[in-house]
Amino acid sequence: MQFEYSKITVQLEDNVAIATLNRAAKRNALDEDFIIQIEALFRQISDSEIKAVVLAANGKDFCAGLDLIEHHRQDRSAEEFMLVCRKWHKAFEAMQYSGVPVVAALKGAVVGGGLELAAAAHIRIADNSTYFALPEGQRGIFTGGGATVRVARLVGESRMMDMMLTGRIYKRQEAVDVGLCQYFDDSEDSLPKALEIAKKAAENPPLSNFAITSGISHIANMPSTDAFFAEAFIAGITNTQEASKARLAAFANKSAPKIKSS
Ligand code: 1HE
Repeated sequence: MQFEYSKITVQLEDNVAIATLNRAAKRNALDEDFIIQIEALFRQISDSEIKAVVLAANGKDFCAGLDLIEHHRQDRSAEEFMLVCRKWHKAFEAMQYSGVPVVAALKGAVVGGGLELAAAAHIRIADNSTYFALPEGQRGIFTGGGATVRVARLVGESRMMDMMLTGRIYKRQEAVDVGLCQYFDDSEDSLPKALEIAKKAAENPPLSNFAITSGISHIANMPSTDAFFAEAFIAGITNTQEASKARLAAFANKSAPKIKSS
């Protein structure tokens, strides 16, 4: 499989792809071209045999958000920037709804649009260097890459408003406690842990992972009556798949591992 992206390198470890943001000199700031490449990559992954993705970054920072220099230089009109935001939405939706689990290995700055990107991943892992912030208020701008939905869901609206109004920074265990990430890895590099988790997720049947990542994401957008209806259909398809029959048979004949805490 060929991956031809100038701003993202892709390395395969069996059926797990490590997609690495590759604009370290600019702290992986997201210009228009970068956003187009993110969308193309996740559309390609969605049509591939890849079973899980680690989203990593070159350099010391995961992503410094919107390319502020490009935005400043282009002096965009309201309409132009609205269309830029729609491209961000499409790209991050391609990632969230690809059907393939995405594990973000976070480091350094995960700020502004960088947090919007991370929020579209299904699992987020921070290390000792990682910090989360929404500096839009200080820059005199607003989020435009999905944070009002995804970050607000992760941390709640009040906390998001505080982050945007005051520039408050979260890191380490506190970032887990408020919901910005699921894991704090007390190390200098979240990548090994992210890879371990991605490989574990890749062991699940692909249809189960599709249901878990896309199904839960779609259901979150629905009123509960519709959500229950959709859940029944997802379970109807997933819980009767061939792969589930084999795994249930293994449980019935006592060859499957039990779920125990130690
Ligand atoms: C950039 C960007 C960027 C770095 N756009 N070029 N995001 C922010 O408000 C964060 C802006 N960035 C920073 O606060 C800092 O750069 C960092 C804390 C991330 C890193 O600091 P540092 O000292 O390691 O690096 P630096 O010297 O500030 O930056 C290195 C280079 O990266 C430099 O370029 P150079 O050509 O002068 O070497 C910087 O200009 C460049 N760089 N960050 C463009 N963001 C859809 S709406 C989303 C809204 C948002 O995302 S708002 C949040 C924007």
